[in-house]
Amino acid sequence: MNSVACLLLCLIFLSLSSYSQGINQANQNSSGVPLGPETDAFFSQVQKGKQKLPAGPPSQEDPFSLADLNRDGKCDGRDIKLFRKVLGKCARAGSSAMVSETDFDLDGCVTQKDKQVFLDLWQSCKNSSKRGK
Ligand SMILES: [Ca+2]
Ligand SMILES: [Ca+2]
Repeated sequence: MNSVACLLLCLIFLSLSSYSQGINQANQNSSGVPLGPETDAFFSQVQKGKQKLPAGPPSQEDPFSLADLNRDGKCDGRDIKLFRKVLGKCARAGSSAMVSETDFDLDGCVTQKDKQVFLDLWQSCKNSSKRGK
C-alpha cells in the first residue's frame, strides 16, 4: 500500500515538474529533456503500479476494453472463448496472466461473479464498437 501511495505521489510530482519543464522548454525552445531508459523504466513502473490499484469505473481512455481479452480491438466470440478458458481458475505462480486480467473482483479466482462483470463489459464494448463504425 505504501509503495502504491509513493508511486502516486511520484507520479503527481513528476507530472507537475514535467509541466513546469514544458513551460520552460516552450520559453527557451531548446532541447535537453532528460529522457532515457531510466525515465522509460520509471514510467513503466508507474503503469504497473496503476494497474494494481483497485478497479475504478472502466477508463474510457483505454483503447482496449477490459473485455477485449485478445486485444484485437473488438469484442466478439473469441474473447468469450478466452474467458471460458480461465473461468474457474485461480491466479498462482505460472498461471495465465489472463486469470488476473479477468479477476475483476480481485478475489484471486475467476468465478461466476467475474463472469457477470465480464459479460457486462463485453456487451457494452460490443455495442460501442458497433456505434464506432
Ligand atoms: Ca477481441
Ligand atoms: Ca474473482
